[in-house]
Amino acid sequence: MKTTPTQTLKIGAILTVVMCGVVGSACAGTFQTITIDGNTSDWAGIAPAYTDEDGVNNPSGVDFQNVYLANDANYLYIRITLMQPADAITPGNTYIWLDNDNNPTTGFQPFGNPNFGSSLMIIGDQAYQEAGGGFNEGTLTGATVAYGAAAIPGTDFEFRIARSVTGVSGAFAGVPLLDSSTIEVQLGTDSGTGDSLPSWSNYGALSYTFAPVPEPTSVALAGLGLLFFVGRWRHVRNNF
Ligand SMILES: [Ca+2]
Ligand SMILES: [Ca+2]
Ligand SMILES: [Ca+2]
Repeated sequence: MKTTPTQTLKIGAILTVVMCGVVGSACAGTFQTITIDGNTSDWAGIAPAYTDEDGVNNPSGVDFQNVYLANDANYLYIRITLMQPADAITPGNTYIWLDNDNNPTTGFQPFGNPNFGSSLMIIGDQAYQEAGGGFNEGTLTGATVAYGAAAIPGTDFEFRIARSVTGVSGAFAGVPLLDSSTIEVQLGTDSGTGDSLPSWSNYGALSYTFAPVPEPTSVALAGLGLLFFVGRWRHVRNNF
C-alpha cells in the first residue's frame, strides 16, 4: 500500500508516541532528587538523554559520551560521562549551555553555531547570563550551581542548577532564565575544535521537558488530615 503524505505524518506521530513510551526520558523528564556528591548511584535507572554520535574528537581532553538529565521542584540535574578521564570542571574545559526559549536566534550562539541560542551557561560551579546574546553578561548569583566528581580527572560528573535562577543584567535583570517547561541543552569544550554533544551538525537536537512535581498521594493527604485532627483534639483537650 502506498502512503499519502498525511498518512506518513500520522504514522510518524504514532511512532514518536511509541518511541517516547519505550525511551521515556527522551520525551519526558525524570523526577528525581539528586545529591551532588560525586557518587552517581542516585542516577540509577535514568536513561541517557543523548549519546555521542561521532566518536572521539578530543582525544587529549574532555570528550563526551553520555548526558543524563533529571529534575525535582527546585533543580535541574545534569550528569555527564566522558570517553576517557579528563577534567570537566576547570573553566574552559566544559560548557553546559541551556536555552530557555527554544529559539536559536535569541541568546548566545556557541562558536557561532546558528542552531543554538543560549540563555545561560554553566562552567564549573558558576553560571553566567547569555540571554541578551553575550558570552558573559554577568554571574548568575542565584543559580546555586554545584558539581560533584568521584575523581578529577575522571569520567563521571554531576551538576545542578536552581530552576529559580534569574538574570542579573540589562533587559534580563530579574527575569527567570530556567522557567520553561521544555528547554534545549548543549555541551561543548573549548574552541570549535574540541568535542560537543550533540555534535556540531546536530546542535539544538537535545530537548528536555521538565517532569512535573508529583501530586501528594491520597495516603499522604490522609496522613496530613490525621495530623490536623490529632492537633485539634489536643488543643481542645488542653483547653477543656
Ligand atoms: Ca550523586
Ligand atoms: Ca564526540
Ligand atoms: Ca534562545
